[in-house]
Amino acid sequence: MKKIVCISLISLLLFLENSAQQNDSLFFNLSDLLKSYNGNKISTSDEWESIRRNEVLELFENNVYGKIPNNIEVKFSVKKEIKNALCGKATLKEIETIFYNQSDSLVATTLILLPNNVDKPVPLFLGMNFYGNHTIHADTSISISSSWVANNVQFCIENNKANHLSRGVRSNRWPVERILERGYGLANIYYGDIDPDFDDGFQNGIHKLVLDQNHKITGDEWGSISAWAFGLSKAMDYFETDKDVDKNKIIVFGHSRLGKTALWAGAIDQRFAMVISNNSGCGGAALSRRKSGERLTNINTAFPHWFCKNFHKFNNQEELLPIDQNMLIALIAPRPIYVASAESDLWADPLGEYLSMYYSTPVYQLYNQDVFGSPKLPELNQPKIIGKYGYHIRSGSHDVTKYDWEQYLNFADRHLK
Ligand code: GTR
Repeated sequence: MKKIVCISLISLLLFLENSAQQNDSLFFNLSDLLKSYNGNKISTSDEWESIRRNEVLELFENNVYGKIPNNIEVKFSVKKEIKNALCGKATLKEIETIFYNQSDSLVATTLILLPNNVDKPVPLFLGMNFYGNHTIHADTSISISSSWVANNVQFCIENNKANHLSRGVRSNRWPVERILERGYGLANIYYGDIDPDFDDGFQNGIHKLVLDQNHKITGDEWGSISAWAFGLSKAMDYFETDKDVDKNKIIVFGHSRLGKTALWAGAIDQRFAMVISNNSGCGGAALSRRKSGERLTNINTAFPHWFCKNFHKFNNQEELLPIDQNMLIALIAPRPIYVASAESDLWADPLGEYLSMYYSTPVYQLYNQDVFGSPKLPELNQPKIIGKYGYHIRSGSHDVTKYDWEQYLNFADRHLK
């Protein structure tokens, strides 16, 4: 029975991926990125930072991702440190992050792998994973999360509980040894430690910390993407205290829903030195108003808990959004940003992902940066790197591949080494 459900789910996803039509339209209206609420034109980076950036951030909080509460504290404790992990190649640490306030608390674990035999502090990639930290590498010293996990027949996950059988099942997406060899650290958090990925009316995970009896769910209540982004941002608080890590060179990375999360984390927390979005699509790098691939009504119906409720008002009427995702990319300026698409991942709208970067250029130009000068989608498997922008569309489908990682490592070398 489970097998049948799993196979039909995979067929449905493949069907969605193949049936999404690539729309080549460049005809859609975008809001004026540089016109502030009072109608004034923003013409310097100072004006952007002191006026318009805050307005755009607020528009995303109110209409897309939801507001992050300001009454959650964190404290950290180093639970594990193994100096010769991964056959001596890495130092492995596990940091317990305790999120708390007067009413409740929640614990998440950050796994950190640092290259040995290099000068410290090191630059580091930070990302979240879908099935637990132990799935990114088979090393048995990585702890198995006790949080709720989605069942997966292929990974032998049953009863929403992770177990040792899923060790390393996602190592194809995390080339740990290669990242270490190139002189970078890698940190990972299981996203379900912060907020389990199912619709529960914003009740469980970290949401429960801010819910008391008097709490009414509002239209701008933070959805799961905001919750996960908050988790990434709090990991940054820890990195500021760890002498082995270069806190000025932390790269936030994510794939798919976690790519949307990485972009939002990079927007709310300017301490991230670089942002990478891999196949993030709708609500991530792709423009909503292009109405190509996944539409708002699809995403808000299938995943009602990812965004705030106000976002649902724009289902089937994306043209009424006061912002679009090019403005999310603009919030990352002037830091380096890399967006990657996949040729057959039309559900994520590759052209819409590229155009988001293209239409964010007015803000990067305020910082005198060289920018993408053409709205034409770059050739397949030919990364386009200009100024602080990086983009590629590779052959293949919705995934994170070695090819993707090689481009990210090269881009990181270019800007952070
Ligand atoms: C899909 C969803 C996409 C993408 C993806 C994922 O089903 O429609 O927006 O985020 O899931 O996260 O794997």
